[in-house]
Formats: sequence, C-alpha cells, structure tokens
Amino acid sequence: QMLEQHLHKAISRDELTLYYQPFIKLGKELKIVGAEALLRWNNKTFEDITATELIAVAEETGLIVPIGEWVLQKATADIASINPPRSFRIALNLSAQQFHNPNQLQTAILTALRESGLQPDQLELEITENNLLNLGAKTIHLLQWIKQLGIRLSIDDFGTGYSSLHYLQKQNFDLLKIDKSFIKDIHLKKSNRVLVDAIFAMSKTLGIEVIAEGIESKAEEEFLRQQNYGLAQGFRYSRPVPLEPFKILLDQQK
Ligand code: G
Ligand code: G
Ligand code: MN
Ligand code: NA
Repeated sequence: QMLEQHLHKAISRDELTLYYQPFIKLGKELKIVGAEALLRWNNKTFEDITATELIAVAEETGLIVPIGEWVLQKATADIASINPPRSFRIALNLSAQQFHNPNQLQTAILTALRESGLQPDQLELEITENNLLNLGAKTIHLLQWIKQLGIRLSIDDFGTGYSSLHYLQKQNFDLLKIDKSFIKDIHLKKSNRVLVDAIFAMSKTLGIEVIAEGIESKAEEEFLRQQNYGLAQGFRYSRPVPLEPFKILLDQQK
C-alpha cells in the first residue's frame, strides 16, 4: 500500500523515466533500426523494486492507465528529440488494461503522434501473447483502428502463450518477438531450435517480421545469423540505457 501511494505520485513528482534498448539488424555490420522503451522508477525508498514488480503493482491498482499514457507521450517526445532516421521505430509495451477504455487510448496515441511529429509507422505497440487470448470485439476494433492509422503492432513474449500464427496474421501483426527463454542457449538446445525454426518458417510465409529477444552470447548470435534471422535484441548489444547514451549509440552509425 505504501508502494502504491508512492507510485501514485510518481508522475507528478517526475520520478518515472524511460530506458531504451536497441533493435539490431544483423548484417555485415550491426545496425540499430529501432528501440524498445522500458519503464524505470527513480525513488529512494523503492530503489530495489524491479520493473516487473513495478508493472505488476501498476496493473493491480489501475495506475498502469495514466502511466501508460505518460509512456506514450514521453517515448515519442524523447525519440523525436534525438532526430532518428526516418526508418527508426520506437516500440513500447501496452498492458491489457489500457484496452478497456479505447477512446482514452486513441486520444493518447493521437496526441503523442501530433505533439512529437513522429510518423505513425515509427511507432510500434507491443502486446504480450497472453494479453491477446480471448480478445473481445472492442479490443479487436481498437487493434484495427491502430493498424489503419499505420502504427505497427507487435506481439511480445511469443511462444509463452497459445495463439496460432494464423490468428496473428488475421489481426494484422507486423512483428513477432520470440521470448528470450527460447533464445537462451539456442545453439545447444535442440528443442528451442526446433520451435524457433518453425516460428521463423511460418512467419516468413505470413510476411510477419521476427525479432529474437535476449541475445546474450556470440554463439546465440551466430546461430541466428546462420539461419538468416535478421533482427535481434539483447544484452549482447546493449542493456536498456537512458536517452543520452542511447543517442550516442545511434549517432555513432550516422
Ligand atoms: O525492463 P525489464 O526487463 O526489467 O521489464 C520487465 C517487464 O516490464 C517486461 O515484461 C516489460 O515488458 C515490462 N515493461 C517495461 N516497461 C513497461 C511499460 O512501459 N509498460 C508496460 N505495460 N510494461 C512494461
Ligand atoms: O517482456 P518484455 O520482452 O517487454 O521485456 C523486455 C525485458 O527483457 C527488458 O526489460 C530487458 O531488461 C530484458 N532483456 C533484454 N535483453 C535481455 C537479455 O539479453 N537477457 C535478459 N536476461 N534479459 C533481457
Ligand atoms: Mn516488450
Ligand atoms: Na518479450
């Protein structure tokens, strides 16, 4: 409850910030093609709270709705301020609760785009596979509205839920992020390899882009390269970092 009270005031006290972790295209050279925004909380009392715990409390208390709006506004403003290439995408995570009031989310999205000047296809919204189970008609409409605007939709933590790829294609997802549990030691674990191979084969047929999350080692990267799997995210390239160091990373390749 104490945590909840503090978190309630986090926005007005300017304690929330976003870190950025690059999406990497694995070519001859490594190229940053986008980033995921990840929430962090600067609060002395709750220094040791992980982002996962923070999000869980925000979801339980409903605070995820105002926090999610703040994330939309902040991520788009941050990224616009560092002048990314036109092809750069900023991805952020949506919680299921943010779908409960579609009008509110639509307004937040339109405001963020207008105020930042980013183009809709520079914004990518991540929804976890588990949040997509049993979608109501209201949410399906909302996803269609998002797609019609030209915003990219991606499915997060893929492989941990039960959606079929066919279903994903019907909902017009652009990108699928393979959960890091399947990428870990993929060069050693046959079962992970079989699953990931199947995901890549099908997503290719359906024209859905894929990112392998949680790349930590050279061996994991090499495996993906051999299979011609194009996009990666993980500590091997960069941990999530504040905007300033992220801008330096991005500027290095200009
Ligand atoms: O950054 P880290 O790996 O610690 O994130 C932990 C979890 O919190 C991840 O599942 C991530 O998707 C989630 N998360 C991080 N930032 C946000 C956010 O802004 N909104 C939502 N809904 N989830 C987030
Ligand atoms: O659930 P979601 O995929 O949104 O969570 C993203 C989280 O994964 C980030 O908060 C980040 O801290 C974490 N992450 C990113 N790269 C790696 C990695 O290479 N290894 C591990 N263990 N975690 C990672
Ligand atoms: Mn994510
Ligand atoms: Na994920």
